[in-house]
Amino acid sequence: MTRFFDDIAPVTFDPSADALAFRHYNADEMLGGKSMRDHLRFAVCYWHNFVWEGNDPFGGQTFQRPWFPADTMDQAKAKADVAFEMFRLLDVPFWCFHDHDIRPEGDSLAESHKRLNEMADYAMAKMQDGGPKLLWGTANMFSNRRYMSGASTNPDPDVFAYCASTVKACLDVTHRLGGENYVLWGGREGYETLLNTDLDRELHQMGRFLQMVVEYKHKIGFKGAILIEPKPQEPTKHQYDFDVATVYGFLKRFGLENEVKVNVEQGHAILAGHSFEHELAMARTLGIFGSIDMNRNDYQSGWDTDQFPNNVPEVALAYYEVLKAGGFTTGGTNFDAKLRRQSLDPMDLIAAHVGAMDVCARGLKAAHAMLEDDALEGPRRARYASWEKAGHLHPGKTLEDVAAYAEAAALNPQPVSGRQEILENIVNRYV
Ligand code: XUL
Ligand code: CO
Repeated sequence: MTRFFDDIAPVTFDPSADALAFRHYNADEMLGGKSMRDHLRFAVCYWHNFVWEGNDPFGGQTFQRPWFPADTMDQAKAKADVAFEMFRLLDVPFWCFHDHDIRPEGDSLAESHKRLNEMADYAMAKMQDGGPKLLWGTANMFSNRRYMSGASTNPDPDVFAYCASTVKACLDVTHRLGGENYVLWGGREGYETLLNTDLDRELHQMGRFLQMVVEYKHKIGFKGAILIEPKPQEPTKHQYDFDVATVYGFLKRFGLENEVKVNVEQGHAILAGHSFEHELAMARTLGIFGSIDMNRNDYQSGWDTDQFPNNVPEVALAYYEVLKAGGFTTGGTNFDAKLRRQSLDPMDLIAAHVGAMDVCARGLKAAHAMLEDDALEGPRRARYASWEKAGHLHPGKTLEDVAAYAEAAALNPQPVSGRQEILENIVNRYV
């Protein structure tokens, strides 16, 4: 036990409690033959909670944590003690990490790997002692200055090789910890200016890198999914994994569309000019839906604000797409969300997650009910019903065949209402 969360008791489901409690997330409650725990598959991330110091572009550290700066192995272990204590207080089934979150970087690549493995052992003991499972691991190939011009897309082939070693080590550790996925987010895979960028070469480097990762995953028998996390910009001006559709085109080009899926993040969808549900629907339609990073972006700032979710109607439409995709298999709901920098207290960390878990539970319940009642699918089917009877238009018919039909029948199609407001009213009854 650390003293960090001293006065805070494990959080339980109790809608009538005065104190901190889950009011909607009841882990064991069944929805359509599956518990809420298994539907939502919550994960807490390491980086925003235990690594980020509260800085913004104009100001430095605001949080004071006993493990800061975690630049020694002892401090990294003290940090892990607190992290696993928080996972236990929230009773989340999963956690997620970057290599850089759990170990201080060494003076050499070999020393960094050694420390990563030592910290993985430390985490493993806690996982085996009733701790959460690992939803995914990933490598931080964006913070250190060596990545300023790209990770696998760097003009310097030695950086490409350094990344190969880093991902290999992280994938090994993720595999060893029983991780259910491995994530690649390319924050530096893109360009600042086309004036100094060989776009064609960089895209080929990235494609080759991903092929190597997939090949290695099979070699070591890692059964989890490889996930790309799309984001259009920030920190790089233009990132190659812009959005789900762009990632799909990239995977097709390199023959990886059956090997790699996507981890869709709410804030990244907003930055790409989409809604969260658009990105999820696209992933489902293209057959590459994997997992979600749940958070909430500020709609005005244009920055990636990584706030905790607090908008039930929006979250309901997101889980609606997750359920339509068949629910999570290896994926889950990772809270890639951070406190506001004025929220200084340990209690703020807990309250933020409790609120977010409740928001997700409400969204899931609404989504599940809308599907059960056929509230949206019924009208959607009706809208396209004439296609079921339109045998004369089915694949195999030529443009001439179809034109001849239109001309012979002297078609003059009459528009029908799309009923958007009526459908919005229906959604409003559930949320
Ligand atoms: C950055 C982001 C990352 C990834 C993992 O915007 O979302 O934290 O989730 O590298
Ligand atoms: Co993310």
